[in-house]
Amino acid sequence: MKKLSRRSIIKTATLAPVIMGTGLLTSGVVSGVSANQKGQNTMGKTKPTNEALIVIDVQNDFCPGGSLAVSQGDQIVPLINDRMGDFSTIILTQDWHPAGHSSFASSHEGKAAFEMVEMPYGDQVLWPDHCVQGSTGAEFHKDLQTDPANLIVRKGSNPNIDSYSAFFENDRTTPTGLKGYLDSLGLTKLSLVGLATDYCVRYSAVDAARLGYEVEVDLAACRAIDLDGSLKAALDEMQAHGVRLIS
Ligand code: VGL
Ligand code: ZN
Repeated sequence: MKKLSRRSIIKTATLAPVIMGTGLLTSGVVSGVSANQKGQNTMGKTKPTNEALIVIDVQNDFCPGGSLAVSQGDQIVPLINDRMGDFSTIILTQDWHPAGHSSFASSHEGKAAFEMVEMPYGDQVLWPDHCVQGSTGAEFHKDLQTDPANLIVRKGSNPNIDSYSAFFENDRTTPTGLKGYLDSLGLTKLSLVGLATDYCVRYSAVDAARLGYEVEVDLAACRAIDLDGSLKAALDEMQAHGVRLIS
């Protein structure tokens, strides 16, 4: 069997589109993609064409030194890079907020980070300013391989709604377009890794399961914020929705 070299993997990724922002105007706007190429991974194993690796928010602000640092967030990067070799379709998500986003504590007079507020769409944790569009904090961790990505989904661009999930904003109804991408390519089995286990990975995994995909979360390649028991709640909720937790 012919080995697929790193060089040819990178070459197939040069067509990667970016879904800019979220919401009705941009949902489903994906073109020029050949994510379903039948390939082999670096071990010479055939890569299933119905499986995608979804790498959630491996960005500087969620890594040590960032404004919303997740403990050991950077330690998962080599594991994720390794896992990329097993998939013919790789999707990265990027938390991508405008300055002054409504999820930032700094946008709420008298409120501190990690306090809760009531939003029209439900409870919202207030976060330190993070992943502001175009900032260094919003960039992917420098060691994360981004060239193999077929698609980058940016989320959280609506100033009034947070968006933890790769599929929907936190109103749980406004789509990001990711479902249209996956379905149009026949991708049915999703493997999720990234940051943070108890927020964006959790919401993405639960939404994916609800949408009918077969979902696994590789906990070895995830790290959690763990705010007031949020990690346990996340693991319980993912399991209740049939998400396979592996590590
Ligand atoms: C995230 C909090 C706020 C995450 C994003 O990626 O888990 N958490 N924005
Ligand atoms: Zn965010």
